[in-house]
Order: sequence, then C-alpha cells, then structure tokens
Amino acid sequence: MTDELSRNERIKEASDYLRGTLAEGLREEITGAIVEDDQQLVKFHGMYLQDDRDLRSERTRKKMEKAFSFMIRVRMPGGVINAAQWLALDHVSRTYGNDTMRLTTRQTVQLHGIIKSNLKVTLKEIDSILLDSIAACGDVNRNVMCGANPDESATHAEALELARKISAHLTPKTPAYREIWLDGEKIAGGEETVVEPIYGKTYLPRKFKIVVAVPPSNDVDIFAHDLGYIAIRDEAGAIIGWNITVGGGMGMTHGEPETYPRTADVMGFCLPKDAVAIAEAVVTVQRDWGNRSNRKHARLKYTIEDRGLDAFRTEVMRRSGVLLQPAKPFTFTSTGDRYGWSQGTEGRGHLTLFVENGRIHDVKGSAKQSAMRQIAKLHDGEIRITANQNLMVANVPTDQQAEVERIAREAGLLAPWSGLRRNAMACVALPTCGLALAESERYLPDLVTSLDKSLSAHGLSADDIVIRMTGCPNGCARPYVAEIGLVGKGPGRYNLYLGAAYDGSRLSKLYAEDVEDAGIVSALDPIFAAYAAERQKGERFGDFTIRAGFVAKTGNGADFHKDTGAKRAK
Ligand code: SRM
Ligand code: SF4
Repeated sequence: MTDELSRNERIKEASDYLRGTLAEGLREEITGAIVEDDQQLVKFHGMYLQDDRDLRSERTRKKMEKAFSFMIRVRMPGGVINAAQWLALDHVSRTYGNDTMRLTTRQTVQLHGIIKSNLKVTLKEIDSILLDSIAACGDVNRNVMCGANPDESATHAEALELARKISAHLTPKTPAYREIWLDGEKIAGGEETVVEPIYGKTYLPRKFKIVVAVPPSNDVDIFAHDLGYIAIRDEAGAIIGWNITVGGGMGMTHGEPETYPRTADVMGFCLPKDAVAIAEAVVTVQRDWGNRSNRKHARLKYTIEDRGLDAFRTEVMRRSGVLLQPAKPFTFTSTGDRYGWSQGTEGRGHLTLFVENGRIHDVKGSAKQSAMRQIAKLHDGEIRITANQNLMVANVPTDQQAEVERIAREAGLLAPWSGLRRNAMACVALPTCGLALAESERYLPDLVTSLDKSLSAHGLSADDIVIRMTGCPNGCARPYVAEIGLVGKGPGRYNLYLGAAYDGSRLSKLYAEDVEDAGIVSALDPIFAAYAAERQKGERFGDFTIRAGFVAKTGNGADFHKDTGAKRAK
C-alpha cells in the first residue's frame, strides 16, 4: 500500500473549506453537470450529481448529454420534523424534484431529480423551514440517528436531545454552504483552527456515522455504525449514562476480501455529561489515525482493526479526559419498527406507518404523498422518520386519531400482514444510484410477493423475518445484518447471505453466489420448509440457519469472508 494521499484528500485540501469552484459551476449553463472535483465537494453540502440510468443508452445514441440532475439529502437529526416542515419538503419535491420523497435508512428525506438551475431555490426553501443539507453526505459526520421507539416517550426525548447536541457539535462550521447556496456574503478565510476547529482543512478520511439507541429496540442498527450510544437506565427508567460502541460499517467490494462489513465493538460506559466529549474525541482520533491514502480502507472499522480496540479506547480517553467505565449490561430484541398505535403522554398517540422501501409518491391506486400531505395539514405535531424507512405520525390528539388512521389506511400506509414485508428494506439503486449493479427498490416488492407464497405454503406468513436487498455491496440497506440479505452482483443477479441475528448484533454469511433473480425463491424455499419443520420454540430464522447447518456463524469483520461452513446440502 502506498502512503500517497488519495485524490479526494487533495481536492479537500485545495477546496478552501469546501468552496471549490461550485459557485462558478452553478452559473455554467452549457451543462447540467459540475466539474469532477466539485462533484466530490458538493457531497459535503448534502448533494450528489446523478443521471437517469434508464435514459443513458438512448441519450448516448442521440449524442446527448446524460440526463443529469441532483439528489439533495436533508439533515434531520433523529429523523424528527414538524408537520409544516413536512409540507414544505413535499412542496419542494413536487415543484423542483421528481414528484417523490425518499425516506432513507438513516432517518431522513432525499429529494431526487433536481436540475442544477433549481438547486439554489430548493435549498433556500429548505432553509426557510429551518432545515439544511450540510454534511448529509461527504467525509464528515452525517445525519445523527436516534431510536424512534414510540413506547418510550420520555427516554426518546432524552436520546433525541443527545442526537441533536452531537449533530450540532459536529456540523462543519465553514460558511461555504451559506455563501454558495443561500447567497450569503463571502466570509474571509481564517486560520484552520478557527474555520473548522474539529475537522481541520481536510475533514475526515471518510464518511462517519453516529446513532443513539434505546434498548430493547435496536431500530437504528447500532452495530452497523462508526459510533453508537446505548441508553442505560436505572430501575425507575431514568438514563444514567451510555454504553459506547465503535467500529461498525457495512460497505465492501465484491472480490476484494480485504474489504468487509463489521459489527461495532462495545468500548465502555460514560456518564451523560461526557457523551458529547466522547463523540468529539472519537471523531478526532479517526481524523488523525484514519487511512487517507486508500479510501477502501479509510472507515473507522479498519482503523480499529489495524490499531486494536484497546489502543483506540486509550487515545479517546486521553483526548476527552473522560475515564470510560466498563460497559453495563443491555439487551436488544429487534431491529424492526413497532407498527400501529402506541400511547404517548397527555392522551396523545403515535401511529407508525409502513412505507414500502421509503418511497413516498402518488401512483395509480396508492396516493401516499397526497395522503401524507392531508395528514400533515390536519396534524400539528411531529413526523418522525424511522431507520427502517418508515414514518411515525407522533403526538396525535385523541380527537384526530380516527381521521389520521382512515387517511393512512386508504393510502396503503398501514402495516401489511406479511411478516416478511413488514421487515423488508431495499436501497434506492436504479435508476438514480450511479453505483448500482442490480435493481433493488424496484424489485424487492415483487420478490417479497413471490417469497410470501412459499412462506405461506409452510405456514410462516406472519413470522417476522428480516430481509434486505441492495443493488451493490456498499450495503446502504444494511443487508449484512439482515436474516436474509440479497446483494446485487450484476443485472438480475444477487449474492444471498443468511445467518444474521434478528436483534442486529451478528453479521450474516454468504450462502449462495450469483443467484439469478428467478432462482431466489427456489434457493430459499427448502430453507423455509426446514425452518417450519425443525425450529425450536422462539427460534429466529437467522439463528436457525446456523444451527441447522445452512451457514456457519460469522464472528466479526474479516471472519465474514471465511468458509461458508455449510454442513447441509443445498
Ligand atoms: Fe449509501 C453511497 C444511498 C445509507 C453505505 N449511498 C451511496 C450513494 C450516495 C451512491 C453514490 O455514492 O453515488 C447512494 C445514492 C442513491 C440514490 O440514488 O439515492 C446511497 N445510502 C443511500 C440511502 C439513500 C439508501 C436508502 O435506500 O435509504 C441511504 C441514505 C442514508 C442517509 O440518509 O444518510 C444510505 N449507505 C447507507 C448505509 C446505511 C446506514 O448508514 O445505516 C450504508 C452502510 C453503512 C456504512 O456506511 O457502512 C451506506 N453508501 C454506502 C457506501 C459504502 C461505504 C463504505 O464504507 O464502503 C457508499 C459508497 C461510498 O461511500 O463510496 C454509499
Ligand atoms: Fe446504490 Fe449500492 Fe447504495 Fe444501493 S447499496 S443505493 S446500489 S450504493
């Protein structure tokens, strides 16, 4: 491995705190794109340059430029917004976007299809509702997630407060966003320490992700993230501190075993007053220790594998001045959402809705976007986005509950009967994702319909089984911590992974490679049959596939690629 800095490092260094030539590029009318270096920088402002891949070959044939547009990802700590903010995002998506809103696996909204000339007006509207897209992408701390569990209102409020504090503390301080997108006045550059006291000029070696979880729900999939906080409560239910997890991540590359998903380690316990200091120390250690020459080895998970957890913990304690205590016991039970109504305080209720793969739009027979608009006009409380690409209408007064439920039911937003569909997630993939090797969001719903026939034949239709699909191995729907993981290998072909834990604490293992889409049901049907016939009381599907010998148990990290260990014939 060479120590030469990666190209992205040079782009960041030369960017004058993320300005690059973005302002000039926006004025360039001859193309719908921006220059390559700015394509990297614009991510730090929460945007990606994309093109419609369905139109690529036709446009190439006609010698036309690709159908370029931008995706904007809003920053929304804990996924919580109010109804007025929802309505504004809905308006923006229909006025400047492609008439859809996409709820993401990290509790926010993506707007797709915004052409270059509409970027500023869109971001100004977003700014007017006190939201922004700063650091929603790029080599910085991203949207901080927080468990959405509706049954734990008081604890949720505390967890959300921590998520918001960490988000505010780690948001880049460069004025570039305001200058470029909101026509703010140019503020003269200063010394590095003044402009970005935490990140410095070259920010982090790679993206960085933080979550806050409230057991027993692991709805945020804490073990898939760089840094996590697990709420530890006393007998009365009050939070007495946080267990800290570090070094989780999903991304890998097919055929490159030195890249792998990894579940986070529990590093210790801290008191509430020290939680933000720990976040800053973890981030700065990664800033200084992370690999800046090889972007495929730059995430915190590799820093921890290379340096060891003990050395990392010692350095975090040294920098923060916090003495981490041994981790306290905790139990997670599931990663899914708790659908339907749950009771909040003061007679208010929370309704968790099912949004298939997070896509909010109006199509024939299902007007989800219009329905959500109606709900947001009726309801003056919160709307929460969950880490499972779902929505919660929170704090609904008793007299509005029946009407909210009626609107949701008519739009198909109530949870379905199928245990598989209730626990399914797919990443965006085609046509907007430039890295997709196979379909995901547009294919998983049909696959679930086919798998449901098989499950139903074995009497398993209502069983909660977690299935996740991604169009490439980057893992945006966290497929390696799903009981059934399908990862795109090429058009119509997927790798099938089995054996992850239902509570999100264990990675899966490769069961079958390069399965054609038509073969997925026949690969899984005999395993469903065996599960129905042989499972022990309460045994989860992921645990069963290991005990029954379909795959070996994955320990951690590099172990992921080791022998599948299958003892049972396919
Ligand atoms: Fe992701 C890149 C979509 C969550 C790992 N991800 C992308 C890009 C931006 C493609 C690109 O770089 O050009 C995708 C845009 C598709 C599109 O058209 O919208 C994309 N990622 C998504 C979303 C929208 C998937 C979804 O269906 O919800 C999620 C947005 C989250 C958010 O709101 O911030 C999303 N991405 C994730 C997650 C899950 C998570 O964070 O909990 C992961 C795995 C966890 C992790 O980071 O390890 C993830 N995305 C990646 C990676 C691989 C990173 C790595 O370490 O190797 C890439 C590619 C990269 O960074 O080079 C990527
Ligand atoms: Fe795109 Fe791959 Fe992420 Fe899916 S997993 S959205 S295909 S980068």
